[in-house]
Amino acid sequence: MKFFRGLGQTKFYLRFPWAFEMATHPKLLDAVEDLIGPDIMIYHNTAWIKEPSDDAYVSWHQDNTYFGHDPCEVLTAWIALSPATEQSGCMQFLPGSQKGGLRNLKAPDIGSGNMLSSGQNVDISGDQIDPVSVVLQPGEASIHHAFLVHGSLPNKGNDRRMGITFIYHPPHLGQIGEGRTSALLVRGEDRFGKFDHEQAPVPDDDEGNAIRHEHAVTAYRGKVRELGNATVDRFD
Ligand SMILES: O=C(O)CCC(=O)C(=O)O
Repeated sequence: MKFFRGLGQTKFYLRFPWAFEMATHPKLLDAVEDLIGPDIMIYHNTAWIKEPSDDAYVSWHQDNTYFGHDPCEVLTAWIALSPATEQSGCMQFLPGSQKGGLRNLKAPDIGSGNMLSSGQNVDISGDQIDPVSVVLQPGEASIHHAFLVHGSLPNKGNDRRMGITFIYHPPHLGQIGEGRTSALLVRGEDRFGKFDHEQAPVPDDDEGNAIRHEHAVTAYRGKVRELGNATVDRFD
């Protein structure tokens, strides 16, 4: 199994202008604005690449476990770069599960195929609703609430399944714990100052972008650790 590893897997909208452009595409921000209002920050992003006929999967989890935003007015947009189908291991959502807040966890699933470094493993045994597959064509996106329980199965197809996620929230949210983190204001204004402001990547300043990126990732990982995920560096 080959996971996309290391620092470059986290918050790379700060490192690469193309990723920043993707994260701030007006159509995407319009959809996010419809859901969380006109003031929008990006908090995080990552890439989800599943090789064909590999055992990589994603255990049932909630995204806000890693972010600790309170209240959880946080969204994840998943953008397909290749077909995400049931065969290629598209995401599966548990509809309505976002309404119950943070869920109880089973013992971590730290099998080598689990793409979650923490092995987060939500107990869905009591849920009455069947998971829904989120089938997407390249260029399409889904958006989910950061308390929505979701996961995905291995890619049984012949080609890579590739997606990129961006996490958005309004500036007024607090964060559980003491550590301060940063986010990038991409629309509207920040009248609250709860997050340090990040800088968009500067074309032709790869060195500067790399330094700013690493600084922001360090704060992000500090928060993830503070929230109880000691294995945030597991795939480095
Ligand atoms: O790409 C996947 O299969 C899982 C993605 C995911 O868990 C997420 O975007 O939060």
